[in-house]
Amino acid sequence: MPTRRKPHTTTAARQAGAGIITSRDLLEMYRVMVMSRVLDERIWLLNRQGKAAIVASAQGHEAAQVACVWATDRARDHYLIYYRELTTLLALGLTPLDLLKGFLARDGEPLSGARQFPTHGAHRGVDVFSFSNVVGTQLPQAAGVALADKMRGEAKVTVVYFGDGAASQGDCHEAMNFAGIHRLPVVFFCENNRYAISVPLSKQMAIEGVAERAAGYGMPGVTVDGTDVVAVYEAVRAAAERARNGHGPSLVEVMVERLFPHTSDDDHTRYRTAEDIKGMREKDPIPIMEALLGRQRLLSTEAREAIWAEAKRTVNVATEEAEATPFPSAREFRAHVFADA
Ligand SMILES: Cc1ncc(C[n+]2csc(CCOP(=O)(O)OP(=O)(O)O)c2C)c(N)n1
Ligand SMILES: [Mg+2]
Repeated sequence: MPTRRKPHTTTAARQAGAGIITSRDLLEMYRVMVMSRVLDERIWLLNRQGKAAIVASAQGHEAAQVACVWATDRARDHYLIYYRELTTLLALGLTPLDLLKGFLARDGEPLSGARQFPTHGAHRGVDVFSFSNVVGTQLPQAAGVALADKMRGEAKVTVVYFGDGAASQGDCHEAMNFAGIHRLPVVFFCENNRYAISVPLSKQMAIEGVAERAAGYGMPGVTVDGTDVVAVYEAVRAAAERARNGHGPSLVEVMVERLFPHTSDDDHTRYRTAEDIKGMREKDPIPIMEALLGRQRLLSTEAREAIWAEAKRTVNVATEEAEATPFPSAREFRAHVFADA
């Protein structure tokens, strides 16, 4: 059985200029996490009802994803995501209705006009680039986007999200090597959930984790607990500042649990032990965040219940609206494929 690694800091990245998280930030991040969890559960249900074709759940990744967005500058930075980014998209400003329309392929879906897999496509408004389902392709693209910013003299940061499995692709090596050589403003954000579908970490790399590779590309690498919003925020904030100030790329590896099978088409009881599946619940970021807010006296029982009730209400209304929305018209089939003459 693959072991759970203790997060450790491999470089000074963590000390280099952390921003300040306010109580308000913590509560807002929690609100996004709850919304993501309620929405994710709804989408899973829609899949089981035969309405949503495929789901790659973000459950277990919520704290890491929201803290990463919070540590960057949504008004100017670029985001090259991958398929497991429901919380990232909510944190960037997409609505539950936008996302439900994607899972149900309804008219007006903003990422691809309901033409692609759910959560695939691009969004200029929130600076999300289109990516391929082919694992790892977003990594060299991120190096290219950052190179363009560097050539234009723009103080923007490119954040590229990828899994531990994607880290084994050649694309990852090429992107990190190129970004390191040219000191490009990239934050490599690896969501390490210890599995690439059924393949455990021990069959993907001969080292303990992805951050160890950073030294080979001349950049700092850090591994943090992906259930700890403060740790993720500080690590990404330091990496983003470094990039923005012209000091080049960094690698931030967050240790998370994939609380659901790889997708709705997978059954992880076939390759994860019962002990591993039971143990992963201890790393559920939602109760961990609730305990943090409780310790800081930021969340009463009533406030917590109100946040969950509000999320459920919003998701119920959005589900009804998405289901009542028609599919895109067949007449629109070729829209956005060819330039209008
Ligand atoms: C080049 C390529 N190889 C294989 C696949 C099939 N595939 C889809 S997702 C995936 C696992 C990726 O795992 P990881 O990067 O750890 O992300 P996670 O799903 O765990 O978040 C694989 C092998 C693919 N889409 N593209
Ligand atoms: Mg993985």
